[in-house]
Order: sequence, then C-alpha cells, then structure tokens
Amino acid sequence: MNVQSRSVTLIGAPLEEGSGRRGAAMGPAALRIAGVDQTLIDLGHDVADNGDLRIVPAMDLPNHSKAHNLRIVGAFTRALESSVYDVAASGRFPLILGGDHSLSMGTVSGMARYAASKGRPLFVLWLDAHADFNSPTTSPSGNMHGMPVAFFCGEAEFAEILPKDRPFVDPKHVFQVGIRSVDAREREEIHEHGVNVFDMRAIDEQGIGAIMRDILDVVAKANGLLHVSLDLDFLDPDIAPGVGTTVPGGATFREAHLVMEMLSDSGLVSSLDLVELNPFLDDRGKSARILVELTASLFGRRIFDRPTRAA
Ligand code: B3U
Ligand code: MN
Ligand code: MN
Repeated sequence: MNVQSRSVTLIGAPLEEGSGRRGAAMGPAALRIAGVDQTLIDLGHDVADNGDLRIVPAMDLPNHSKAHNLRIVGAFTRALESSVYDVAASGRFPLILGGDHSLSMGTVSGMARYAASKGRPLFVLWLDAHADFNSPTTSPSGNMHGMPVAFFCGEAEFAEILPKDRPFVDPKHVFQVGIRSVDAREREEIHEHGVNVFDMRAIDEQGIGAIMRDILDVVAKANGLLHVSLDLDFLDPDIAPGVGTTVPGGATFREAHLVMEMLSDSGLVSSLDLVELNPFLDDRGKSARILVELTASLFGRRIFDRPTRAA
C-alpha cells in the first residue's frame, strides 16, 4: 500500500454541553479504546496524542437563554481555536476527537486562521444529517451543536466568543453532504449565504462519487485547504446508533468509505473532526469502531490500490 506518511496530532475535546444531553464527553475515550491511534500507526503515520483538553467555563461570557452552556462551549471554542492553529502551524495534522459538534466552532476557526497565515483559502466538508446553521435567534432548541457553521461563517450574534477580527470561512466554501434534517429558518439562511448543499436526494440521484469529484476539483483548483467535519449522524443509524440525534435514511457504509477514500487520494485534507459519538447510546462500541475505520480510509487504508486518476 503506498500511503503517504503524515504526522498526526490527536486532540481530545470532551464536550457534551452543546448537545442538550450527556454522553458525548465520553467520545474521546471511546475512540481511543477503539484504537484510533494504533490504527494510524499501523498505516505508517507518526501519531502524537495531546490528551484531552481540560476546560473551565469562560466567566466573561454571559449566561444566554438561547445559547445553552455558552460559557463552557465558548471556553472550548477558544481553547480549540488556539490548539488546532498551533498543531497545524507546527506542520502536523490536527485530528479532533469529539465531543459534540459545537466544538467545530473552535476547530474550524483555528484552521481558518492557519489557512489565512498561508494565504490559502479554507474549504469545509460538512458530513452531517443537519446543516448546523442556526444562531441563538433562529435555534429552536438553544443547543449550540446546531450552530457551528453559522459561527465560523461570521454570524454576528457570536461576536463576544472570539475576537471580531478572526478570519471567517466563506459560506460558498462550505460543502454540506448528507443533509436530511433542516429547520425552516436554517433553510433560508443557508440559501442566502450560498452554502453548497448536497442532501440525501442529491446522493441518491447523482451518486456520492460524482459529488465528491466535483467538490475536490473546486478545492484543488483554488489551491485550498480542506477541513473535514464528520458528524456520526451522517451515517445511517442502523450502522451508527451511538448518536443523540439519529435521523433515518443516512449514508451507507460504502458511501461513507468512498468519501474517505476519495478524500485520501486527493491529498487535500488538512484536518479532521470526529464528532457526536455518544458511547452511552452505542451498541457495544459499534459506532466508535466505524469512526475509526473511516479514519483509516481517510489516512490511506485501501482494499486495493487504484491507478491515480488522470488530471
Ligand atoms: N437543527 C436542530 C437539531 C440539531 C442540529 N444538530 C443536531 N441536532 N445534532 C437544532 O437544535 O438546531
Ligand atoms: Mn452536526
Ligand atoms: Mn448532525
């Protein structure tokens, strides 16, 4: 297998307060028990584990009735923004072990600062059942794991969490794949902002391979960096039950692996979030294992090698 060796740093983010239920804080432990580090080592990569972030609430932030647990989510956002930036700036690949999806407010912001420092555009591949484009005003639940995309695209309501001059991600550089649960206001917002949405119907009609080829072509032509944010609920709940918000009709095992294999072949991926694993709801480690298997595909595991595609 001709896997290009990479230097990977694991960052555990035991955050569950963005999700409205307990359990996702055990995600980093479950991913380690499922062997995420050894799997990457066996593929020939250099792996460092920074351990779990230990966070105290940010007391300068308000208690917000429509952004639940803002103080702890805000503190994780700040810590992840700087640790992801530092890992990327040291030439290593940040692999974030979540934790609920509000952690991507920090990880994507850190990568946005890193990309800006290199003069390259940042693209985001958002693999999720949900669009996560709510804000405190539009959210039906107040749960911040439904808000990270709006946050890193520059929604003004979040201005107090990170400095206002932070680089934002251009919503037209966000590709959402697997979407099948969108709130009414969210639907308007993602259209107004020009987010690229490939819902489950698009996957059914076009095939995941064609969709991924188009996305990767855009990123390659722009010489972009690509951050991948993998919400476990992208997958069908039959194969990945260990998640708080299951939505039927998700991606199959093979569709998800093909996404990862094509990402791997592209060499464009700069960083990865594994989020929303709730081991308390899982079926004997099944969902943790599938996330590790998908990570292995992203880092070069193959059934057989393929000839590289002509440009
Ligand atoms: N859109 C809903 C539900 C939701 C978003 N993300 C997850 N669930 N996991 C909300 O609460 O914003
Ligand atoms: Mn999500
Ligand atoms: Mn989701």
